[in-house]
Amino acid sequence: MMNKLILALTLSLLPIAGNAEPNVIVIFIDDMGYGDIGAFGNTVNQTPHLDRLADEGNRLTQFYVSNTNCTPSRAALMTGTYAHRIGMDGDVCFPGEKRGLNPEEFTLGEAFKSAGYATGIFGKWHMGDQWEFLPLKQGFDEFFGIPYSNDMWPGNLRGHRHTKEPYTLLPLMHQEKVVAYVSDGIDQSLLCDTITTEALDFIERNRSRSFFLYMPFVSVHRPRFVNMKVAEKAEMDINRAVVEEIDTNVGRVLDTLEALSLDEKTLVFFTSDNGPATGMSAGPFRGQKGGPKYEGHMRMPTIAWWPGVISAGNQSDAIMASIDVLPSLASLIDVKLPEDRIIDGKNALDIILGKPDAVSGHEALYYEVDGIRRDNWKLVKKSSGPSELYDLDADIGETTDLAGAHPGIVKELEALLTAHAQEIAANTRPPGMLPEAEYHLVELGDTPRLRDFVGSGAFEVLGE
Ligand SMILES: [Ca+2]
Repeated sequence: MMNKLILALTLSLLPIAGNAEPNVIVIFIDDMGYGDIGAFGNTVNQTPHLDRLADEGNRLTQFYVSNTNCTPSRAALMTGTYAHRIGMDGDVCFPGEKRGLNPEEFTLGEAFKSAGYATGIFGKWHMGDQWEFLPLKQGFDEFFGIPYSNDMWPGNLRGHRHTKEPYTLLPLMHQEKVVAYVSDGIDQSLLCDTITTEALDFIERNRSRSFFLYMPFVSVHRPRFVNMKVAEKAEMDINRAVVEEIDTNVGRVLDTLEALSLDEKTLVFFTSDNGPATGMSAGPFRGQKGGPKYEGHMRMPTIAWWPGVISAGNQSDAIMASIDVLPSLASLIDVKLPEDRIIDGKNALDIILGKPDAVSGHEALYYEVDGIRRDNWKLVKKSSGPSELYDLDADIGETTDLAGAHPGIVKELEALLTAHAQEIAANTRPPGMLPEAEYHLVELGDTPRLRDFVGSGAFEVLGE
């Protein structure tokens, strides 16, 4: 009897001891909506690997990002703090911009690095392209990818939104060096595979120690280009093709973890940065990328996977926000957050792990400073005109404005939202700001095209 009891105790303790220093992979898709993958209801796009991830893990059905655009959403994820508070709200960062995520901010990279992890980002940074703001200044040991969006290139004939000048060449960077440039659609089509290949190499090289891998995919942000093999598999539908290409590359990550026997030591957290861009789907929700704050703008298809720790087929309906990722993962690896500043996120580790009694830390959820949800009631503040009120229990698509029928609830939620906005305005921290900024790739020199860099020949692509 005693032996049995000891055995039972030992077994129950084993997973905790064995997972003392789990690897963590955060996959952050660009512009993919709630309804773009099979696991969240899409019936056209073939996403077997993401569906498997969800079937073997935990679907988070009420996970919200912090903003409807790349830069503020990334800044909030990285710092656990509202983008408004740290000067990263408003427009996205452009090439040669003086602004960037303040190096004084405490990031996911720094949290993991302080715990002795190897840290890498493979994909799109987009929180300032100047040397002072790049990932190596924010706790990452390695960076391979592009410093800003893939549409900020000469192929975008509208030019730079602010200067109206043509864009300079789009650099592919390794660490803080430009190693290649994206010259055309063929090069664009190589980004997804090439960056994933480098990420897999990072996993292999760090297989014997704990690592944090941040994979902010370059797609499905426009422009979208894929090679013909991917296009034909997707029946020449470019929007479907870019989603399926992401799925294939997530599959490569899972295969690598399994081949190295790292799957039970690794938490994979998958989500997207903002609502769907053109051609993508918000599923049952109203909203897209940019604009006001309906559900589809900020509610994201989210999966947490960790075989042996997260139960297969789990679903968490508790509200979680992307600002919670930093406090949650810091708690997972026993890292204390700095106490000299406001970090807005709450520890939602129990929600990530799919614990049945997990409770949301957000009594009210704020959609930046333009919306608020409390229980079933959702208030959307418009840039002009009166606020709208929706009952999410009865009307998930936010089709029927009930503001007129419930003026008391509108007043209450508006007061909470105003207080929230005022509190942030009274407690801001500045972004990083340089007196001057430079472009990365003014002189081409001997910088190779991406396809020459990876040794790939010319081929046909499908794109838009
Ligand atoms: Ca985006």
